[in-house]
Amino acid sequence: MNRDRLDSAAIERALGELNAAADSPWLICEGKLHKEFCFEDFVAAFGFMTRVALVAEAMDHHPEWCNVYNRVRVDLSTHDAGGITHMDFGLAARMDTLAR
Ligand code: H2B
Repeated sequence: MNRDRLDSAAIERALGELNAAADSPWLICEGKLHKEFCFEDFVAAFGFMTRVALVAEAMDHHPEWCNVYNRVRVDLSTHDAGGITHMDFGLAARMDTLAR
């Protein structure tokens, strides 16, 4: 997957495609792809994070995230590129699948 930084038109296009398949939308917040996932309880939230961690490691692409009880706040960007890339959209789509 390409790690070149996307321009704003490409981000809007990819965001539309990502959100067409999502239960709740991803947003662009402070230059990052942002979403807050809400689960039944802490175990479900942490199970999600554990599954995502294995995918992220396999992709060599890692989320910024924060967990409080049943919520996981996620911000995705590509540090090496200084912005959002297709790697972030790829990981976001995998997270949506794993959250279902
Ligand atoms: N994760 C994210 N989110 N952005 C990166 O630029 C990045 C990463 N780079 N994981 C990877 C690791 C890089 O540091 C290693 C050396 O491949």
